[in-house]
Amino acid sequence: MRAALSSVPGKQQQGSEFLRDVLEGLGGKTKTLPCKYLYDEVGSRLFEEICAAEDYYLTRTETDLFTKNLGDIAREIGSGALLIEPGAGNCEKIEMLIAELNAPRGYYPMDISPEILQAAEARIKCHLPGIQVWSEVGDFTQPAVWDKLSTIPSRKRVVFFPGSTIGNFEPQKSVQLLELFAANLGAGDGLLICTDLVKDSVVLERAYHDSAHVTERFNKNLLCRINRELDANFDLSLFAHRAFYHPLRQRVEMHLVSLRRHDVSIAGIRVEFAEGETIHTESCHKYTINGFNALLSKGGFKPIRHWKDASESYAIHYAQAI
Ligand code: AVI
Repeated sequence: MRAALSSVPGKQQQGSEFLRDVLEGLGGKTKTLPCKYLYDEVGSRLFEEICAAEDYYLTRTETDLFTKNLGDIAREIGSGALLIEPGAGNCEKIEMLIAELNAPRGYYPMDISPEILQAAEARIKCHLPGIQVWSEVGDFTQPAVWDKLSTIPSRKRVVFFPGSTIGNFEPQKSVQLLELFAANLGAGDGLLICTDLVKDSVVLERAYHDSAHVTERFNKNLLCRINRELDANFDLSLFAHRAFYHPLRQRVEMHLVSLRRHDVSIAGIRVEFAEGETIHTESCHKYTINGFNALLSKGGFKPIRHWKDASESYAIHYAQAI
């Protein structure tokens, strides 16, 4: 699984945007930070560790599900497809999928990090030498990053969005993202997308509060990053990692809780923390099949079918653009 919400790139403009977002997020009545900032170099490495952690069932469940249903998924996609991947990952799954497809047209990965894209392209070219690759550097939530697609003729386009990444978008933003996908597809084109499903809160909370404390390090790295990049003085020992399931919102929320009243300075600006006050750092939405089908419909897709694991923990959905 990958960190599709990466924020690795180009320094100066990025720095001021980061400062603006941090001050805005911490200046409100309830403190929040955009989750994309969790994924700097250290954060992305920690995320890879999370994916391998025993308590984080999502990655291995998704991999098993893909492996078991690959032939079926490839048949559903059909022949001559151009695979589009917003937020290219380590390519393991797209590689399996492309290898299984009948006469694939090619691969269009997008990512904010040129290094990730180069690695993805090199890997596909090495393992699947006949496959044409058009890679695009940029934030896939921005329409311009999709523009080059219109110059590539293909019988069918299929957006591939694994990793339960849709779950990190707020409901309204996730509809907007689906609409962006749909706007770049023609009627009958496909979307292959994965979601983590609603389940026992104990299992969910353990996944985000793992016994090896990797998620805690991942969450707290955000404060280290702000210290490092924005001349701040967060004391990590004054914050605790907290992750809990909110049943009404159907999401696990990740927070950093201030253990006592204190002040922090960020680029010379003082931010006050009360005892028990939290910074909301990430939301991970969980879905029922019906709930996700409704979301797909709102975003311009017709749900076609889905695949679930035996314990109904995770799902791969195939939908068609209307
Ligand atoms: C990237 N994303 C799908 C992960 C998730 O499960 O929502 C991010 C994550 N945050 C903490 N653990 C994993």
